[in-house]
Amino acid sequence: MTIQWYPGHMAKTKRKIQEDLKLIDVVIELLDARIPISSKNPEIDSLIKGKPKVILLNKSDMSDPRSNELWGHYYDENKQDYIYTNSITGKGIKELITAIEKKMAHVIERDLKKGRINRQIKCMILGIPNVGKSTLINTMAGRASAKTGNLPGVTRSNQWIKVSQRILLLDTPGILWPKFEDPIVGLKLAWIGSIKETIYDREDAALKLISFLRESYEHCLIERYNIDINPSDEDIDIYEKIAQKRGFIQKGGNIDYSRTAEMLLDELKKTKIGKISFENP
Ligand SMILES: Nc1nc2c(ncn2[C@@H]2O[C@H](COP(=O)(O)OP(=O)(O)OP(=O)(O)O)[C@@H](O)[C@H]2O)c(=O)[nH]1
Ligand SMILES: [Mg+2]
Repeated sequence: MTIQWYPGHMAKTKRKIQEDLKLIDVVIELLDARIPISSKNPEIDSLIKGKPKVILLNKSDMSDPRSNELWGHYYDENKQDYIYTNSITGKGIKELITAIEKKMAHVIERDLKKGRINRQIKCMILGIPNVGKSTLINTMAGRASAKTGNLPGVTRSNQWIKVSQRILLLDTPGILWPKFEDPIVGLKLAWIGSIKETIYDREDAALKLISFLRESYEHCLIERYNIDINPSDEDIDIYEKIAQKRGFIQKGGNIDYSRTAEMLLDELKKTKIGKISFENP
């Protein structure tokens, strides 16, 4: 199964972003801390044509703290700026504002020399669907100005929101790119909730999730679902053990694979399986 999701509204958003770019001082790119590589839209850097950019690793409360640490070391070694954020609680917002002001320091200084004070800073928020863009704006503004929801594709058009006397933010709809070179990218994006749920095979995504978890977070599977895992078990055996533990059995005694998949993907989304990261440096 290969997952691709590039509906027309994303291509349209890309054009709108290019149009609005001339108004923008700083771009804020949100990545998902659970998949810092696969959540990076490879088209964004060429799209923003050298505008100053701040990178946020959002949903850092949902990712594995050990992976956060590893990525921190990696970025430090590579002299890359990054800020861990939680759009809901506001963690990292202070650092974000400092970073924006730092990027703007030379412009503000130039303005001051011309006697122009209190210049507004205009930032555009970019990122994949469901990464927390609108939530970040609402938290910064201290009010629910932008529509949010735990599904990809909630924001449908660009919207300006004033978050302080100094800062105006432009919320944008999440965008993906036309083709994921590596099929695992589409799968990871599906796991974290950035792909529309009705366009891919949920049972296949759940089976592959079990395979990943078994490899990297076996203890989470064992503890959450109260199952034994034997080296000789196939991934499907584990899937069936989980279904049995939850009583997801249809009339006639067959396993309800679909219900099991929905439960697994939902529990992943709600961090019930644990704080899981799918990529390490
Ligand atoms: N745990 C956690 N949840 C978050 C965080 N940021 C956002 N969320 C949740 O993630 C979901 C998506 O948030 P949105 O702000 O609507 O995401 P978006 O990037 O605007 O999504 P689109 O408009 O579809 O592109 C919501 O249910 C938020 O409550 C975070 O840092 N941590
Ligand atoms: Mg949004």
